[in-house]
Amino acid sequence: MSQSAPGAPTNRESGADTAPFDALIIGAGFSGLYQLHCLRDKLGLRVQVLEMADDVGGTWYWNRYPGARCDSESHSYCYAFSEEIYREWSWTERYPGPAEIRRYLRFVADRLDLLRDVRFETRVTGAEYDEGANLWRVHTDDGRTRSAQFLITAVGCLSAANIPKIPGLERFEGQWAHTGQWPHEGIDFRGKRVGQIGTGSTGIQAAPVIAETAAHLTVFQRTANYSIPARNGPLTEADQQTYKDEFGDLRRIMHEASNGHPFLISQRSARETPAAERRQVYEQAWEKGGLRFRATFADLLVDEAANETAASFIKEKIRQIVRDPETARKLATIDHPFATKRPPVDSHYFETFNRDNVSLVDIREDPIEEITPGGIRTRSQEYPLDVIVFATGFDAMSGPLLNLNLTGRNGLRLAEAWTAGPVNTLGLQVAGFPNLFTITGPGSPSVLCNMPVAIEQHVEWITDCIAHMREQGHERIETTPEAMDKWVRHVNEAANATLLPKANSSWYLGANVPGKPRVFMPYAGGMARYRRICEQVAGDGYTEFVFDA
Ligand code: NA7
Repeated sequence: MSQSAPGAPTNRESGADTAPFDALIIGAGFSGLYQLHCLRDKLGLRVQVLEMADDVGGTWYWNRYPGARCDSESHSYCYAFSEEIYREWSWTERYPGPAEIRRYLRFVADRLDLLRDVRFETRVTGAEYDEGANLWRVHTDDGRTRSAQFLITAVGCLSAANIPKIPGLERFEGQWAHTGQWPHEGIDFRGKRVGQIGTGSTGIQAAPVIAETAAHLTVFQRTANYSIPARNGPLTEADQQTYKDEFGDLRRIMHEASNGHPFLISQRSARETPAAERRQVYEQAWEKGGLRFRATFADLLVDEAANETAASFIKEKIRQIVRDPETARKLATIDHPFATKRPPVDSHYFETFNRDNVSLVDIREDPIEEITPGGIRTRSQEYPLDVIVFATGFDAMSGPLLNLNLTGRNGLRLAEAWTAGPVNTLGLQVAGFPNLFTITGPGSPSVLCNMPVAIEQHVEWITDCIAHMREQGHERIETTPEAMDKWVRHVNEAANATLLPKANSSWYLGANVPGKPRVFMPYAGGMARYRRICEQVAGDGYTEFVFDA
């Protein structure tokens, strides 16, 4: 996975980076780049970003699978900290694909001259806090150790691939790939028999595109899923002008909205809206497409009866679209309320099952037993395959942080601190790990929010916090176990006030990774409320944190 894209800004170690940095940042996606800009250009700190890939992009560097596309709308899936930069970039489609997002991030990186402080092809293998020196010692796969007062993780929430341990994979004679580690040269499916495992957002995007060229596509479904048509399409110059002209309003709405998207959730109740009228609202939202469907009514995520109205509308659509009744039955037998797992948006996913070269296997009814040299064998039969696509998701949120091998004070490893699941304060700091900040960590809105909005809020909070420390002459900040208990309780209360914990197999709960503790990880209390809490904590002098303890 280290193929260099043409013109990739490979920027190896110069040898001049031996003195301690003020801050080291891990990751050069949306979070890491903006954090670099804030600390270097606003606070004047000495900062370096360490990135394992050979280019910027983060999630979008790795996710290059067929059909990959962001499900936030382009004009909101970008930085909003600078109106000038916002206006300089024009998105070409309603939803951005990985290549366009990478070009955008390169544009911002060039615009702000960020790349000179990014070290590419440099993977962090571990880091420990040196209490005597009040420095983080950060080790990388080039054998070097750098140190910094602050360590900031910008590693994303969905970057640790979950490749299920199905017996026999090592003997498979065809080609296989995980969607989140997709080969840069792509996979040519022409004439191939392809098996796809997984029907989350990724699988639902990939299947229609794979089916266009494969000889045959077999989709192995464990949990049937809801999906709303994305209705992607080109943005005209007039569209681009409109969103640029509306920047101020868009930014305000994204900050007010509980999910950080450029639309507000309706105040109406689905339960109290007459059936015919409700149906019309759903029909319109289905036609409009995208995540806006979730915003049709206020009570969809808090009231089971309200949720059921949306769920049954979508299931009916599936049955109308899919011609084979048995396939339709399998696709529409969905075991969780709508949007309690991340709700996918698609381009002709259900229609794909009307193609002659596509079939669906329900692996709850007929489980996969092994991968053979020639394909996948379920309990009842073997499916001969040339390619297996693992659209099986990620060890989400905590996985990328645990993979960093972080060790805090007194040899406390993050993996030990989190044996029962991630605990922290505001999703930003873990007791025992001074001067470590985790951008969009578990316990923050992150994946329940339009990511760039959540990222900007975290980066700005961290920047203000470090600025405050400099002004006050503080060298060290750390949260306390009591503050973490309080925050974890609040995160649980916020989740339990919604239907979100009702999806048993959701990655929000860590339930997709065998052995992972079941803890509802993202903060479900809403982005706007979270922002207010963070502002209050800072405004009151960083209550929940101790300086120089
Ligand atoms: P998801 O949403 O975690 O989906 C993974 C899919 O893979 C889902 O259908 C899983 O079924 C399935 N899966 C996982 N492990 C297995 C095994 N062992 N056997 C069979 N099937 C399995 O990941 P995505 O990449 O689609 O999306 C991640 C996020 O990226 C998405 O939500 C957006 O935020 C962007 P399950 O439902 O667990 O039964």
